[in-house]
Amino acid sequence: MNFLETDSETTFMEREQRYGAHNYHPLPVVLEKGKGVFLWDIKGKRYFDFLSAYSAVNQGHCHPRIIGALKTQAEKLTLTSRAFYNNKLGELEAMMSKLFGFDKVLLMNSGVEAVESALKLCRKWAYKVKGIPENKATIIFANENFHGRTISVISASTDDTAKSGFGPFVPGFVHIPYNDLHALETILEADPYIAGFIVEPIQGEAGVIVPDANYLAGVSALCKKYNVLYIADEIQTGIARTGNFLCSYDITAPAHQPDVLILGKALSGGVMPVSAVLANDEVMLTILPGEHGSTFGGNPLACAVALEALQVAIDEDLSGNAQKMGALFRDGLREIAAETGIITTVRGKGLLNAIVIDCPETSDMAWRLCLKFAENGLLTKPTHGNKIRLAPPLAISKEQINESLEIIHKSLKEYAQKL
Ligand code: IF1
Repeated sequence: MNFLETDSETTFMEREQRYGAHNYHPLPVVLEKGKGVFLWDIKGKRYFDFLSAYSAVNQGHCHPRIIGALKTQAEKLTLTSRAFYNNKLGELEAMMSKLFGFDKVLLMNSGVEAVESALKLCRKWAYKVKGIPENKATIIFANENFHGRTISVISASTDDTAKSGFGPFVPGFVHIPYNDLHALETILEADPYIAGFIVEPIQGEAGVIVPDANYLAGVSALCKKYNVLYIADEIQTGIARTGNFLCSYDITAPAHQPDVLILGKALSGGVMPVSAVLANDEVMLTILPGEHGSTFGGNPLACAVALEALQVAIDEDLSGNAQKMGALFRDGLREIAAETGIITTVRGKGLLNAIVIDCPETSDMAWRLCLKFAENGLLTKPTHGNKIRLAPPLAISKEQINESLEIIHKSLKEYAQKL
């Protein structure tokens, strides 16, 4: 079967519908090309990308330096397995160890694989170091968390859509409300078998929920006080997305540093799956040779790409730009909200933002607004019904922010006129 490049949009969509799993409900846009903050569909229409593949494309689509690193390495050596050493893994591990301030780095592939690895490390540490009886370790999760889609991780989900119908579930997980230090201390006081608390610095899927300014410092202090691992899932908030290089602590002055840091998505600039768990020796060395692994984890191609993706984020001061452009963007959104009355809330940090639409979570208004944004040249998608995530690649300029605000404003007015 030859798939003609000139196939119509409908053909491309029908083909995915016919031959692909129906685990997503994509916007009716067929994309063909990406560069920087822009995407183009097969008809050559240009869009601002305001999803960034859920914050995986922080450095911008097809960044020339990252693609260059990919091409160069791809022609030399892509995969050795960890049965042997290679000349790229140690270079990336050393760079990340120094950049983020941890003794050791464990390279994996998808984000949820790194989350699973962090949960395994937490349990191993609980039994071998903290001295919790075997199979009694409990790990705390926040309500409305999102850490990925494997059976263990959805076992800890409080979102029925992500969880129902996939049982039986993995035991050993408990929940507390997000952004609630009293709830955390209460459970830490009550349960001596708590091994760790895994938390997103900002809850992305829940609709960009930003906690109180003192929350993460409080989590760090309480976990230290009760000898429990503070595990920060920065798969979505990391690599400059929220206006600092990381959201959970300042890498230049590591106060409140988590015991375990999880990265993914933009660790590769959205070029290929690369994820990582960082921890100090007391935690990382609880796993011995043969006790954990992955065919592609730490492969030379992924390491070459991640080295360049991290360097690009540093060299281009993407966190500084995200901080400035994010503030400008939220100010503009608040002006639009005041004028149009369709947006009830504007929230976010850096260039991880969301607007809450004045409609019930069950309404399709946010979806129809995203269709209108697409019509006017801006791509994003709703999350949890009435929230629309707005997260462009981090090198976006002031002019592009203003042009995007005009598209959002125009779309809301056009939508309101049709009501
Ligand atoms: C989907 C959003 C969801 C994540 C955090 C781990 C993972 C993710 C904080 C797992 C992945 C993606 C998955 C994608 C949609 C998107 C997402 F919040 F970013 F929008 F789902 F919540 N920790 N987030 O955000 O990483 O295994 O996907 O590499 O599953 O629909 P992964």
